[in-house]
Amino acid sequence: MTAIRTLSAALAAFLAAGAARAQTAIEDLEIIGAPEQGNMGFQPAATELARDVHWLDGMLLVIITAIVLFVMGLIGYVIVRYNSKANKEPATFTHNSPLEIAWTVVPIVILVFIGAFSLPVLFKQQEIPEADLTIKVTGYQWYWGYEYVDEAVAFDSFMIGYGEGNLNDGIIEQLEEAGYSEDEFLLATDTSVIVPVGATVVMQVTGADVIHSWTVPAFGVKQDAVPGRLAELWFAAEREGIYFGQCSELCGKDHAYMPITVKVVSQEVYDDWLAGAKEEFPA
Ligand SMILES: [Cu+2]
Repeated sequence: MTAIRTLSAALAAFLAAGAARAQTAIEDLEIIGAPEQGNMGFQPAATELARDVHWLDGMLLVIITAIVLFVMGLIGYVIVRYNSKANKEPATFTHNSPLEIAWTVVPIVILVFIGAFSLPVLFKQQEIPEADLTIKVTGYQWYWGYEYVDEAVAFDSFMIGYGEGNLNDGIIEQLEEAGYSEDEFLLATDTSVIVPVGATVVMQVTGADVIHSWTVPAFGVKQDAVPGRLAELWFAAEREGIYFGQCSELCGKDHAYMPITVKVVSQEVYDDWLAGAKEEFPA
């Protein structure tokens, strides 16, 4: 009985913690998707797509490491065994059919193996599921415009401190006012894309002037924003938090100053935000 009571108490605490977490206000969100000084790996995966990409990267790393070691080993063996001192009489044959078949077939098998895993990942990104929320994003020189197409909400999103030079006290003040620190300079934007956690979000991506590219590394998404075309990408973020991205197609002198901020919130917080956004940013 005691065990059951302890267990149900733990369960209740867990659920309460979950409910509390689910209510994280926009201002209290944790920064999850951001570059970190000195790190070399990917940002933490916040979507299934990103997890797939990370897995594929790990699998490819194993294969290419094995190939590199094999080739280095062969080269080392040949250097030692067949140099002119160790092998006074060089061989004179010109063909070895079994060997040639092997070095053709083995790479084909390796490539087909890689393709069998990489193509499904690519198709999963490209096959757009039915959306819970559709957002049109337009790249401009040098900011992003967002339209919540079914909600009549639209706003532009500029980098905090855009056009105000290098990091200075004025910019730090604006960053802190928006809930960031100076570490988020060049990443944080004045308005953010707000989406509900778990929702399937379809982004319709286009450009207004030149080609830009909308990217959020932690979501594993990247799509060129081409003027005159409407491309699509999708993601379903699994964890509440703040995720940053940057324009990823060289688009002119301020290409480095048009970052992307996505805030993933609970459905309740999203609904509240949307109600306010309809007032604040009517399309
Ligand atoms: Cu750009």
